[in-house]
Amino acid sequence: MTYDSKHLGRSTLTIHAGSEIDPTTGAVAPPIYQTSTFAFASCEQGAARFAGQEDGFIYTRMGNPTTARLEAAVAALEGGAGALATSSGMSALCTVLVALLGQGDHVVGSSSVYGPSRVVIERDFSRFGVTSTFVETADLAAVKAAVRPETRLVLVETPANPTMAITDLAAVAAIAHANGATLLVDNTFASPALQRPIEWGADVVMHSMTKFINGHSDIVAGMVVSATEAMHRRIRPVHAYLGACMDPHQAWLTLRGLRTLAMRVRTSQAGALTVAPWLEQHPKVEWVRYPGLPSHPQYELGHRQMDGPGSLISFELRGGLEAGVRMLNHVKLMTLAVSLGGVESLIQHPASMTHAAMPRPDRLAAGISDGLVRLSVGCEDVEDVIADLSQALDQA
Ligand code: LCS
Repeated sequence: MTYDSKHLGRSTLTIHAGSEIDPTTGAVAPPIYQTSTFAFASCEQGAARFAGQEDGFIYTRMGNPTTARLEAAVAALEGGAGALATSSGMSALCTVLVALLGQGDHVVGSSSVYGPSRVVIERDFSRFGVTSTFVETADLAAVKAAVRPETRLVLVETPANPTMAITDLAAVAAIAHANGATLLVDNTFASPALQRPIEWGADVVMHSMTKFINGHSDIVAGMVVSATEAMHRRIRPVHAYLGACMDPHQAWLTLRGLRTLAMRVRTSQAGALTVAPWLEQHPKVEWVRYPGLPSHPQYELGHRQMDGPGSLISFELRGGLEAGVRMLNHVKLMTLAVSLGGVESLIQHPASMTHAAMPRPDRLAAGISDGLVRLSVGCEDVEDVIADLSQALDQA
């Protein structure tokens, strides 16, 4: 790199981090190294690479030049020491859990997280002796009360999927660290364009890059970013052995998506800032949760911790589930689909879709009501999104 990334603006970094000109051909776009393995010049060189005495690639599960560019770019954006690209957001989470937890360890997590993130800990990691307590992490007293001597990991999603609750990262980092626990933050909803958890004390940041970072609803991908080199070295061998690696072509597409992250986030956020107050005043809408509305319970904290409120909105209609289903069945421009953070507006019903695997009592306790609708505002002209919402609400 010919520049010092610390002095660049966030938008500049999304475009230039990991964008070195190819030294062989001068190609401006990154080459796709679609290879599983890399030849050694000699037996001694192969041995030196395996022993970590010489830099260089060995085998794509352990690292690949195209994937390495994406890892360098996201590490720079998050302010981390190192990053590991993964095949999905779930494999990013599972890699961190396997790397950091052992039998008898306890996890404290946000009660409202992506459904499978919680279910995999409660249903699968429990079989290996890991216990967990999920609480509303926006409530610091609840976090303090949940921490035990054996708590090794605190997992926070902020803003939370799908309640949009915002957790005070600096305060939770202090609670975790006082107990010798690691703070893992799922930064999927905000993306590094709007929030950088490492600046607030997070030890590890994870992403479902399926969402904003790639941004085009054509890739499933994840990333683990470590704040320190020591943490990166701890997670890296587990990433290689679990086989959570990303394919080079997938990395290339994600890099291409990343280059427009800042402008996509600006556009979709501007849309959401118009849609959310429109929904809030609509006579058929019971309530709206959006970090950009003064009615959001952690509105001030969101302002402090994030560079903007983003483009995800949750709301419930008067008439609850039935009215919501009628509305969802009548959307025309917006897409009735799970996922979020794409250029197209996506709308879904968490209780029957993304959070259906959570037991209903846990779901309700986490604030995910039966009638909650989640909207990811895309990059369309906002008048068109509002017109579609308006006609769908007329049918509700
Ligand atoms: N973390 C968060 C916050 C997520 O929203 C998701 C997926 C994941 C992790 C898992 O990532 P994946 O393996 O799918 O890349 N969230 C989804 C959602 O809300 N709708 O569909 C998927």
